[in-house]
Amino acid sequence: MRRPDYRPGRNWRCWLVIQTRGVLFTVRLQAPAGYKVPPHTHPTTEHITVISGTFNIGTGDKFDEAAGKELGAGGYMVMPPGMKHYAWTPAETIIQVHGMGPFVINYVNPTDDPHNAKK
Ligand SMILES: [Cu+2]
Repeated sequence: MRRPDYRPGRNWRCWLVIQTRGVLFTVRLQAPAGYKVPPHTHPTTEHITVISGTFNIGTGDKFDEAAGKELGAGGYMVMPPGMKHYAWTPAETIIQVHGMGPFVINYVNPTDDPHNAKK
């Protein structure tokens, strides 16, 4: 169980992180066009609001762009704890994620975890 990898070029560009256990956190994340978030879960409820661009989300343990749902600017979605999901961005996109901290990403396939990538 690890926290997201926010290093530049590794995962997301992150502007703000507030993640203390049991305290509301809010993060804003910017992804370039063509960015993919592999299937993963969170131990806490994830609230996703699209600030700009287009954020596509699918549920399940396999990445499948045909099964996703498109969220445009202003779009909002909730992912319950443990729900497997994935996402991708057809255009540069900024999303806001909020929930109770800490924000943890558990990848379905450990090789998708940026922490496990070769350096
Ligand atoms: Cu998620």
